[in-house]
Amino acid sequence: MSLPSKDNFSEWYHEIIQQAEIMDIRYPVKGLYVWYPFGFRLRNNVYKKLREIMDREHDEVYFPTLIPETELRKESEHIRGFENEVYWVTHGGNDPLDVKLALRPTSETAMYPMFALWIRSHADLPLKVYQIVNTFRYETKHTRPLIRLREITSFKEAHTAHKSFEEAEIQVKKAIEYYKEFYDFLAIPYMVIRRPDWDKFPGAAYTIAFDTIMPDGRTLQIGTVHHLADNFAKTFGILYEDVGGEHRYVHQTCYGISERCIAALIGIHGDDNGLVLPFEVSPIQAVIIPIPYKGKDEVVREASKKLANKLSDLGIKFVLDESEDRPGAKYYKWELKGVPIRFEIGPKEVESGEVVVSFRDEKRKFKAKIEEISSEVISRWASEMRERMRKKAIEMMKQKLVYPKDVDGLKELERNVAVISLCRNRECGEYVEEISKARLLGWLEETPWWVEVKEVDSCIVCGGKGSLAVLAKSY
Ligand code: P5A
Repeated sequence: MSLPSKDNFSEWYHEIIQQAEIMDIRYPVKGLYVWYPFGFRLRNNVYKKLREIMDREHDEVYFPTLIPETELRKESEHIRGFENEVYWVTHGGNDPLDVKLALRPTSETAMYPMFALWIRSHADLPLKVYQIVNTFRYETKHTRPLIRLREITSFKEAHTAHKSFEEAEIQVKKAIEYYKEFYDFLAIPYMVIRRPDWDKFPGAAYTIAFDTIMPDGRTLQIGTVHHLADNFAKTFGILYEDVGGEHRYVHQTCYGISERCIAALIGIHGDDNGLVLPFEVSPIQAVIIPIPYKGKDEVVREASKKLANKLSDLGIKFVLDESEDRPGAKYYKWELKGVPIRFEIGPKEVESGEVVVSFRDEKRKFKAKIEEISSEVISRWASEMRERMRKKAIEMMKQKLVYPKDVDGLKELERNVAVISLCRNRECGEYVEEISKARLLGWLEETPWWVEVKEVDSCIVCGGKGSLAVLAKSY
């Protein structure tokens, strides 16, 4: 079975998810999918990095999946935002429950009543926790593996509580830095965008999102950071006693990332031959392919074994492919899986103590002395590859960006992402959405170097004071 061209992104994505054995999409419930072992290994490698970052200053916790309706309904904005997306558990066996239980769509209303019990004095602050759990959202838009799920299987949610609005704001900035580090590690470019006030997380004071651009020109929100101010604290009675003995409400933040990070990894870096994965997260980091030659099979096999032992010693996850397939079929198979480094050994290489090396993201092949392959060499290869992947991704994104200077320029956005100058008034925001038939993602918090306008003009609708805003068709 061959992959469709990536130019037809939607079909390509649908196929690669299955052919590379990331997810089995045949599960008989809409919006729910099964992780294959290979996909789950990739997921675990990526989440290992996320955990490593979180563990620096958060404690890991686990809160229950079920939330009583009474708690979920307490914060009025929050429930208004999630009302239509909640799955309800109404029965235990045949008995109707006294209080309906929600399958968590996110865990604010599970955690915060407990925070009210945990937090007593200023000495209990700041509180910083995270969990990686499944959450459920009855999504009505088109569901898609890893992108729009009804069971999000890998929801990393962090929740923090602080003494003041300002301290919480410092945490927002830190969270943004953590997410930048995470996405830089995956070589996924992003825009950090402040959502319009009318499109923020339900219950938040403001929302900052990470958006990336997929190859079809649609943006994907791959993470969000919310400043909750004391909105939830007032609802759930989360108070602390300050040094002077006064009782005050805490200020909170929360921020989340889901397996959409894997969707971005696959969608942005992959090519017509399959996955292209960064070395650090690839379930298989290298493959050794012996190139047999009549009469020389034995020496080729020995040399391949020697290289295999070496890679084992270096702690690299590799496959020595001694199957009966022809080399071409082997290349095809491991390219589909995104294996970053390929080693080929034939009789010539055996004689010179060398190996032919190639990287998944480029056509070039070169020879290296087996004895010179070390941890340092491998990590240099890995970081050079990551750099090339990042550059290529940025090039792709640059090509999707357009910079309309007036409202007429918004009419034919098609598969493009528009960066415009816009004021923060809702009327102007809704007007550009209407004209462009696209979504106003919000205003750039910082301008990535690859966004080519730096100077800000006046609002393209009303002529008032503008800032750089992003309009796009989004997933
Ligand atoms: C932050 C963590 C929250 O839920 N509460 C705790 C806050 N924010 S959010 O924006 O609603 O979700 C966080 C991120 O999860 C991804 N996401 C999804 N991924 C897959 N399928 C879905 N149905 C889905 N819904 C949200 C987004 O990346 C979002 O930024």
